[in-house]
Amino acid sequence: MLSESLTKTKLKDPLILNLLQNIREYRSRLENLENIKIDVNLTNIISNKIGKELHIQNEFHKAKGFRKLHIEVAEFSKNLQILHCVFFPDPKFDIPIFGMDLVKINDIVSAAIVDLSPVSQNQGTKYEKFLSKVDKSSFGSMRKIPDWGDIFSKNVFFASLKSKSEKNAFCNVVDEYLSILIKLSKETKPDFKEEIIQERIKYQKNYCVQQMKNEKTSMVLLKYFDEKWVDNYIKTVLFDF
Ligand code: BLA
Repeated sequence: MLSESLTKTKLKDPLILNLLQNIREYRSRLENLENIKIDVNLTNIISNKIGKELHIQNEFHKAKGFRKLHIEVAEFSKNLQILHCVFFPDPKFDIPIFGMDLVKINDIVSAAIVDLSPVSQNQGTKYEKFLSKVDKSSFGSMRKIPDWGDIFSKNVFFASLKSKSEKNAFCNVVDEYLSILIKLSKETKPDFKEEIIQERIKYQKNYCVQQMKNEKTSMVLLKYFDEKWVDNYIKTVLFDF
């Protein structure tokens, strides 16, 4: 049985709730949206150990054009909140990977990242022009993408968010990236050429391999779980392929 829902009870952060609501709203516009059944032990994870409290809540769906739509909301030790979202396309379709991560430590949003990442060599040329038109002028603390981040598009957005207006502006950037994603997904039809499908599979695999090099993800999880659990969680829930 699912216990209390993190987003309905404990988590009250308006920025995370706002982003979550918008992402869910865009997700609901996809055709043939269905739940994916995942081990309940990996869906809603709760610990009340003093000082090591944690609550991770996952949502998994699939839809036409998407093999896995994953949203995760997590709160660690009452001071670290994460909103993580990756929409993995079905490799038969010419759709990029939507990824976002928001990391809030106490009251500071230290990392806010969003991208539509390409899954073939030429895919970017079809949508980068739309991403580049999205207004990103109102941010004071842009951040540098780490070395493993060569999977992201040229228009990946990565910043710390200091003010209310930056938080609102980030919500708008996420909104626009999602609306571009939905538009692309509505326009595409499945491909049957094995060569292009294999290229997209290779790019998705590489996306996952590179994300796994982000030690900041595993470092957090290793404070709460053993290595075997973390390895399984990263490979099956976060970045499976
Ligand atoms: C950074 N990710 C981080 C940080 C933490 C996490 C604590 C450091 C914050 C900072 O640099 O200010 C932790 N993120 C998590 C955890 C989960 C999570 C525990 O999602 C889930 C359980 N990361 C992603 C996705 C993207 C991503 C999908 O999971 C991008 C689409 C990016 N996270 C990302 C990047 C950094 C980051 C680029 C900064 C890494 C760096 O600067 O070294």
